[in-house]
Amino acid sequence: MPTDWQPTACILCECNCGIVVQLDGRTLAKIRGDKQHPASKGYTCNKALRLDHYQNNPARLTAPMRRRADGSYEEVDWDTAITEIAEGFKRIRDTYGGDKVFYYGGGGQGNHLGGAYSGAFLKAIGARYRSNALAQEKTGEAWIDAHLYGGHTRGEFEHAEVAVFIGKNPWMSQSFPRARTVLNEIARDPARTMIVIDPVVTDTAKMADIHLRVRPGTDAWCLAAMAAVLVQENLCSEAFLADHVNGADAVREVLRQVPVGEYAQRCGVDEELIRVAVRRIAAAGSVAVFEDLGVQQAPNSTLCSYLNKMLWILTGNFAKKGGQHLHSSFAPLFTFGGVGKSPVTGAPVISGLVPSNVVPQEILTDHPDRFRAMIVESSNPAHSLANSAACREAFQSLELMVVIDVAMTETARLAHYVLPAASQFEKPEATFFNLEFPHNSFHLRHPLMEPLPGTLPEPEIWARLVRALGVVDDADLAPLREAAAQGLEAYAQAFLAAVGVNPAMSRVLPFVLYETLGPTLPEGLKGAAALWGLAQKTAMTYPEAVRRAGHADGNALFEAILSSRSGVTFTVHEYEDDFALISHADRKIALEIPEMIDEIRRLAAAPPSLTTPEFPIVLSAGERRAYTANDILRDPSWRKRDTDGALRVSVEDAQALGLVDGARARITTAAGSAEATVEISEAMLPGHASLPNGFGVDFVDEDGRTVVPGVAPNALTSTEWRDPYAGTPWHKHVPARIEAVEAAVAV
Ligand SMILES: Nc1nc2c(c(=O)[nH]1)N[C@H]1C(S)=C(S)[C@@H](COP(=O)(O)OP(=O)(O)OC[C@H]3O[C@@H](n4cnc5c(=O)[nH]c(N)nc54)[C@H](O)[C@@H]3O)O[C@H]1N2
Ligand SMILES: Nc1nc2c(c(=O)[nH]1)N[C@H]1C(S)=C(S)[C@@H](COP(=O)(O)OP(=O)(O)OC[C@H]3O[C@@H](n4cnc5c(=O)[nH]c(N)nc54)[C@H](O)[C@@H]3O)O[C@H]1N2
Ligand code: SF4
Ligand SMILES: [Mo]
Repeated sequence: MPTDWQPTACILCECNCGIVVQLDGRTLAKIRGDKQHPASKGYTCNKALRLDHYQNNPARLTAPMRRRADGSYEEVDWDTAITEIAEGFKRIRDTYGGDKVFYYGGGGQGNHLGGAYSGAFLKAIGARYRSNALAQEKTGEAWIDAHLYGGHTRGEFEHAEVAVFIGKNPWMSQSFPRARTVLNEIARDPARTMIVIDPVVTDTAKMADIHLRVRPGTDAWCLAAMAAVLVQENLCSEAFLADHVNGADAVREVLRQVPVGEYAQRCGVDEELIRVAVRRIAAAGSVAVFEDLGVQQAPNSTLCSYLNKMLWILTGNFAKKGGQHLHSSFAPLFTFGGVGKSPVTGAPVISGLVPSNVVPQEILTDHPDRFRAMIVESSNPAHSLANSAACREAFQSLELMVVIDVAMTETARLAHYVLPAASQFEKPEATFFNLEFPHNSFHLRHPLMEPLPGTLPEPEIWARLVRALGVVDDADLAPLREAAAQGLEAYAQAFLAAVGVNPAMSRVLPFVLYETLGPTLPEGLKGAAALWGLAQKTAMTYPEAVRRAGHADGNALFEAILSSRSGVTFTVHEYEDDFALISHADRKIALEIPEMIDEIRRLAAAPPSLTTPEFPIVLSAGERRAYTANDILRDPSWRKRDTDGALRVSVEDAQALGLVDGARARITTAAGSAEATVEISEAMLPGHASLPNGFGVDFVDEDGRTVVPGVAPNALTSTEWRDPYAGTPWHKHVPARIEAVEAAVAV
């Protein structure tokens, strides 16, 4: 008998749409959108319906695994695993220093609660360096954002008169609430305009009013030309610049010198179409902009982030309905502090994250400060970082590597210990991708079922590891346990008093919350204890916006989060609040970034192309499609189409190279070589080919055979191929050679 509909969320992309599920035993038998969810309001895309392939993945782990000397794995019990792992990290700390322990991951698309507890163990062991996937996409933009206003912005597409997508295909990749619905609304409304900058005629580009079909990797010229048109045709919002922006003159000066016609030619877009697009932006009542991997993982990525912001800053599309907004955050994903340096390569540590691309180099060296040990949580870096071969070699050379995952992944198979996590439907979970304005929401998902036997939720794993270190005396926790039993007010007082006088305790706050407040939380929600601290912080940071959302204080917000099964709105802002969210003391946008102004000047002399006679084609390695979801789903049977993850090539290239639709082709890059099935596509420009992300993960099928559908994109990418400012990879712009593979002739 299926159960009643139970609220939870889809975990396949950062939107985390609310869904309701009917369970049949442990099967997610029926799934549909949750109309009560404050952000998604019943919306889902095609992928949510396939979630049982995640929950009941045959590759799930059910016991801690320990590597034997011969490389095979044996199951061990949890106590053994925890004791040995804690001892191992203590040994690393005592021998080399805790800062030689490197932490990667902390949450995928929908599970950030585990990572929230990791900090306690990492601090206790003295670890300092960490990274995750944001350091291979968003750190360049974060560096720009830190200079401009010290926060993260999002466009309010739902209400935007003009929506601009730069290297972003939201029809497939989503990323903002109810994406397809909103795109359809914009496309249908003659008063609204969609502008897409993309070399590919994507599903989004097909809906656009204006498609600026740039040549791959030339966005910097296109965006520089666009910003220049704003300046040269006097289309800037003078009142906004005068009142809210510093440093506009320096930017205008360099943009005045940009040769628009010449740059239009360089990016392959008709000059008049660029001007039409810019005039439309300037005339609009509101403009919202989304840049994503098409520019963030391509040449000049940090410069493109800077230039993109000009489209809405020079036109004053900030702090108004349908514009671009700074937003509240429940748990910050980015820190906007200064830039540090990684210990071995001296790479920029932006937002506290070591660039993904230098990770192998930070390990594979005899440098005394190299990383010696690593913990990976909810990420598959051996597959998702550039140059998988280098990553494998690096991870194998570590003295201790621990992976926490639900499945035996490519990365797990390089670890000394693999700890099996309960799935995201078997524990309380939440996303920290809370990025909306003026209404921002947070959703604590309750467990739908007990953890699969043998698995543990991450909060419990981290607590056991901290306990094994013995850093907090149990007696010190006792007063907090007593206070927790008396309610949140008493707990708050006891908590502040205790951590104020006990530094050992204040270093491991999530652990303290888990151990003392956790046991008093309703059935199954122990792992939500850390949210209490975050709710207090949120209420202190945005007191009025939290009250406007109906929560008197941090305790009230926490209680609302615990009790609402479909999510709560935690802040309601007014449009003028955007200015207060600027972190500079004068609450103005600081537009002048000298390095970027130099970069705009340098565009004139930059080489026209990064391809070579040996590698003449630009390969975009990792496109989002209807049936890709990072590495979250390992069972290939979840896909209804494109089961091979086709290599898309243009009609012209197919002809020139003798490629046949459905036949095989060999792709070779400086880093490696792979074979894929060809799909000839009119959407592709000559000289541009694309492979999807999320393929090339292995899976043992029902007959016990290992299958590896498609190409692992990072078999073809190089770590050196990266942005000079942020160290982010140029996955969308890999010079490649493509050759037809002769079909084997039967004899
Ligand atoms: N279906 C699905 N959705 C997803 C994911 C998934 O795996 N599958 N993953 C999620 C994640 S983690 C992320 S970060 C987002 C990413 O979301 P997107 O950034 O939208 O995804 P991509 O398809 O990787 O790249 C976007 C576009 O960049 C274009 N592009 C390639 N080269 C260039 C170029 O030189 N210039 C420009 N302007 N465009 C270029 C491609 O044609 C593509 O349309 O998607 C999220 N949503
Ligand atoms: N060439 C190329 N490389 C890319 C990209 C590209 O476009 N091209 N895109 C990049 C981008 S934008 C991103 S975001 C990254 C994503 O790459 P990763 O950071 O590796 O993240 P995911 O692929 O989402 O992997 C999530 C892992 O979490 C595990 N998991 C699922 N649920 C749980 C859970 O409850 N607990 C635990 N502990 N584990 C769980 C899954 O089994 C999986 O192994 O890939 C990047 N790599
Ligand atoms: S948009 Fe993202 S979160 Fe929503 S249903 Fe689709 S994959 Fe899931
Ligand atoms: Mo991503």
